[in-house]
Amino acid sequence: MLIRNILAFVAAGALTALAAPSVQAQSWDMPTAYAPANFHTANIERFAAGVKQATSGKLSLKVHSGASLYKMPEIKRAVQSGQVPIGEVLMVTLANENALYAVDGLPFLASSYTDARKLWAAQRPYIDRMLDAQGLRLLFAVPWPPQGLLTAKEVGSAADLQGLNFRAYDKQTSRVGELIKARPVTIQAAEVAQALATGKINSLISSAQSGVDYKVWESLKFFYDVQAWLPKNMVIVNKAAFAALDKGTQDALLAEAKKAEEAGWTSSREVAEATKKTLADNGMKVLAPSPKLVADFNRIGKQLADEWLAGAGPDGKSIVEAYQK
Ligand code: PCA
Repeated sequence: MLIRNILAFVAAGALTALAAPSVQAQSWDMPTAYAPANFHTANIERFAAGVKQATSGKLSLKVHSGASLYKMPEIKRAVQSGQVPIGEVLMVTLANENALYAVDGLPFLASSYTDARKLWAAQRPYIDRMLDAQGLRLLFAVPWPPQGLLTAKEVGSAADLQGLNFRAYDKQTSRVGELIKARPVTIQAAEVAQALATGKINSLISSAQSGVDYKVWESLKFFYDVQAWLPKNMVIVNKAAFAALDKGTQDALLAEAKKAEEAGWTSSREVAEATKKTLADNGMKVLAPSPKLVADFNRIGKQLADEWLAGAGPDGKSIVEAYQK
């Protein structure tokens, strides 16, 4: 008798637990890869707060920043396979899958916010389509501030970079490292501070924002404001997880994503300036690159663009043409 009561009690409890997610609030784990204080993370936290509010708590996103849940290169697969419903990925790192993901990593193709926006408009339909074919849906994308060169020593030309231990974050930064005859090593953002501290790297191309995240001033001295390109992070959702939401929640998620894209572009612009100042306040020399360094990077950029076009086929050409129109 007693046992039967206990079993009935347990069964009732289990039923409630099973029924709960569909009728009540849902919480989605959301892996991201960048520092909690980074503006991308802050923007995503605001997005999460907006989603919770707009759905009256029906959907909440639990942001796991700093690659604490998945490492950046694992996030896309985790979302695709449904291990998590939503996540943030650095788009250029998908170049091995398809070159079209990496058009925003080409030096000097689009190096201002206005141009980056135009390039995104041209690139977006292709990204939408590729993700859709993989059971994914693009929610929004936000650029990193313009990429600069961070070094320990003064640099006047590409030749000065020869032999440096150069940190890369994707195929194209790795190629830049090869072309300047440095020693490129691919390291994820979450591990850069450590790599700098141990001397594994002594140079990198990244944004001033990332320089602040990495506290580069502890080992490097120069930030050359090359403004070479603005790579984007994108937030993607698993299509099946999205389809399982009720219509009101789907609409709210999409509306908040739209807002997050706008807000993200605005804060990227703001932190582009503010973080250069933070670098300077911490003793870094924030400098314009010499004309020789710019010319060298232009030459490298040209070669990268040729290589990219060769790999990106007619769609790549269409993106660049649409952008340049
Ligand atoms: N920061 C990221 C990618 C681009 C950027 O500005 C990084 O350093 O990995």
